[in-house]
Amino acid sequence: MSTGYFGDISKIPFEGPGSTNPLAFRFYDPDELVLGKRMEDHLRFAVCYWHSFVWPGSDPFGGQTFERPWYGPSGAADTMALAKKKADVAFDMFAMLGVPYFTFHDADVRPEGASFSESRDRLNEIADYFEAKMDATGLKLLWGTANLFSHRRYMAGAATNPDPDVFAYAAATVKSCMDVTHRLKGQNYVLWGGREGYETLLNTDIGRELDQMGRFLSMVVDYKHKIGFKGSILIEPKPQEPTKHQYDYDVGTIYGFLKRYGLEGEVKTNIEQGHAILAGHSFEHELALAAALGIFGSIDMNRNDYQSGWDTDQFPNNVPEMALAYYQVLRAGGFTTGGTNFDAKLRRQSLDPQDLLIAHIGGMDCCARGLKAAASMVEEKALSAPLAERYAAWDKPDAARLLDKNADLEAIEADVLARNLDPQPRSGRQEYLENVVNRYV
Ligand code: XLS
Ligand code: NI
Ligand code: NI
Repeated sequence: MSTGYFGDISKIPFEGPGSTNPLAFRFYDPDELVLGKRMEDHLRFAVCYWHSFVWPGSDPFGGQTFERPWYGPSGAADTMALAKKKADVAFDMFAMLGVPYFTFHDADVRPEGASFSESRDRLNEIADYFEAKMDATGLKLLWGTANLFSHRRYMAGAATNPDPDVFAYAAATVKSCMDVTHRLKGQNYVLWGGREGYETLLNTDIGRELDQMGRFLSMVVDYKHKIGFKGSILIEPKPQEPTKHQYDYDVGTIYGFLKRYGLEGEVKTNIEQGHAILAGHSFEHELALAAALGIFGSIDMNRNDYQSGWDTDQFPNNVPEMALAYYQVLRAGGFTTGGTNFDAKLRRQSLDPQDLLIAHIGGMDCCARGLKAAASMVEEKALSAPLAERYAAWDKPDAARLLDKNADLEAIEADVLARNLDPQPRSGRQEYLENVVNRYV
């Protein structure tokens, strides 16, 4: 029962690299085995609701460019009937793409009610609607989340708001979103601190706000256990935008925060490529660091324009970048509850329904190519063998003793003197390794 919104198109086929059909996959073949595992199970693609079905094509200089049949006079799906019409088209697209997962915020899927309880009831009603569609199609929920940043009540933050009533409203909202995520068997629950940050220190008490955020997150973790939610709680780092300074700046900052509030065994990260770049890192840096700290969870696979300097949320189209990213994902052992979420939006001139399909097809193909290149590098130990060799001296017992709890500076000094040490530098072989990577991409 397709809505017909995308015209006369059914499921997007896999046609192989030689195909020139824009509505076919050339690299993403869900059943192809990569390192002994189906590609679909490696990549675990999800489409986000908000950019594809809610965002109207606006930018700071102009309003809506898209005219979707589920928009009411206000430019949003502002009745429950329109929200359901939107859901019908969304589920059409998920099925055409053959993605296993989707993601949403409460505000994406239901119009805001006149009161907290009306908003919550509407969310529950849409969740019923989703549940039936999910049962019918087998589509699953990668994660749910609460939009604690668009409504004006959140302009000074949610958990970090100077007004305790806003903290309470946000906490109650997160509870309702966790309930729905749990009911729909979500694999994760995400918190992106949309306005948890500040515009000026002149009106901000950082220490107090961080304590509020720590308590808020602790309650989220407690509630997860209380309701028996087995998924992961994930924080999504971002350094700035919308606020001048966001508290969840990057992976390293989040780790420090989790440590301080004793939550490091409970919460992981959802890392977005564009946010990594905004923070002055590479995507692979954030992935590698999260894995090293034991907080790697999931990814938002959308890039930024390297010139714009803001969060442009574009579909991925750079295979070498994807290869390095999935290399880190594979090194981390692959996804467990996480996946590859396209938190990506069209450019505002891409008006046609087919543009939505084509953008996702291209993004999925780009990830598939990156994954395959990464898998070949893993299989042939292209980078892991030189890496092991670089650190090989640390495997010797003498070296291991240096890091022993009983080691101290005096004993080490005595040893340096006794062995008359004069360490000789060795090449880091960066250009060699860059050339190796180039063979795979
Ligand atoms: C915004 C974030 C947002 C989160 C979900 O920059 O990427 O879309 O992924 O709240
Ligand atoms: Ni995101
Ligand atoms: Ni973003």
